[in-house]
Amino acid sequence: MTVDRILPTEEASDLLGLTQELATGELAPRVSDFEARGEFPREIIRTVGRAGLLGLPYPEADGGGGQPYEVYLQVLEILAGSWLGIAEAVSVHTLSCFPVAAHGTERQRKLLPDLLGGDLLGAYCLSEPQGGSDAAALTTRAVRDGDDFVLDGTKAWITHGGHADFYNIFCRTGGPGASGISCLFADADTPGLIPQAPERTMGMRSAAPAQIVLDGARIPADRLVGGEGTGFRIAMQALDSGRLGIAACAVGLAQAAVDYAAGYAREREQFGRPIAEFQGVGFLLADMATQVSAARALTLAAARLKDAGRPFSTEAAKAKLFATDAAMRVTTDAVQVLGGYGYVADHPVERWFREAKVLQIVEGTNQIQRMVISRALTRG
Ligand code: COS
Repeated sequence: MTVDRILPTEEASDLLGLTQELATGELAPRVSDFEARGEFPREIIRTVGRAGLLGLPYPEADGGGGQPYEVYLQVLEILAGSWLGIAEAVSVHTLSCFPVAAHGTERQRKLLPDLLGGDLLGAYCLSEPQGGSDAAALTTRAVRDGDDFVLDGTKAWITHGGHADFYNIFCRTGGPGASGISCLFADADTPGLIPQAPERTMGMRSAAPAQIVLDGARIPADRLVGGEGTGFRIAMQALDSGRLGIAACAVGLAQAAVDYAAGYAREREQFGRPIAEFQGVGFLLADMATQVSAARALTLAAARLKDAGRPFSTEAAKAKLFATDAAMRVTTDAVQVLGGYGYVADHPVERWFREAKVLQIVEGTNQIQRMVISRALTRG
């Protein structure tokens, strides 16, 4: 079903049209093969970058696309409807550009045209093997030695790990807790920055994360972003925006599942008529479509707050929570509508079902989102 969108400009309409062409022409025909092989689609991400989609919500003066979040998120939605791994790559790259764009020194900001230009790919390294939810407890250590910081530790679940050109590394330069954390910007070829083999994941195999071992990795001190001790705040601000990206990915995935299940239900006949005519199926589809519309509305409402320069952290958490839970329910129901055919790889719904699961986990589990929302409700 075509989604009826109200967009702020004609330029935004053209951008979404171009994205749809790219999604239909370049992504949809390739996704199953890449997922089956578990191959990282670096060249396809370059194509997406050349189309200008890897820096959309950053100012044009910095080399970005100058688009509001409201528009950028709808681009992600369309990409996710064809290939979630590519949409996530765009979202994670956009997240990875945030520290330098928002907190970089003049010198660091000179890197922005390259970071946003579409050729480079970024990674964001916050989680560690022993903990992701309690981010303030991270243990990767950075010790000042002359003009460098020397890093030791292991970062985990790193999207683009081993493929990225640059890494934002959140590490401990001071004492315990949030105030001891800093953000360092590292080039991929830093000696001692050692990507490990990709994880063997349930879904999103073309975009499997990997651990990054830091073994005496030397990063010049002028790559410290935002000053010592400010890293946790930078990480949280980046995630506020990143969570909107994940919510949009969930909306796009769920929309694809509704469309596919509705198309199947119109064609598939049992007891002499299309199964869509049975209320049990028709009402299921109606509930699926309603959840997707609600998830989109919540996500775009949060984006509009951000675009207006208003606080949006809690609304982003609500959007991420609701949209990703909706995507899990909707893709589960899409499998049910297809019955046995939903359980086999001849149709994409079994893949979407596996992919939806990770969205409830990344960039803060949905339990963490509930924590963010409940704290905002109850703090004095
Ligand atoms: N924006 C700006 N600053 C923020 C912030 C935000 N969204 N959230 C917290 N901070 C600041 C706080 O204001 C506080 O600063 P002060 O000490 O100056 O007051 C500091 O950061 C510590 O905040 P808090 O005490 O709330 O930290 P907690 O350790 O309690 O953790 C949660 C807060 C749980 C929200 C955080 O750890 C979190 O989001 N965890 C999940 C991490 C995650 O998403 N991991 C996935 C990795 S990416 S795949």
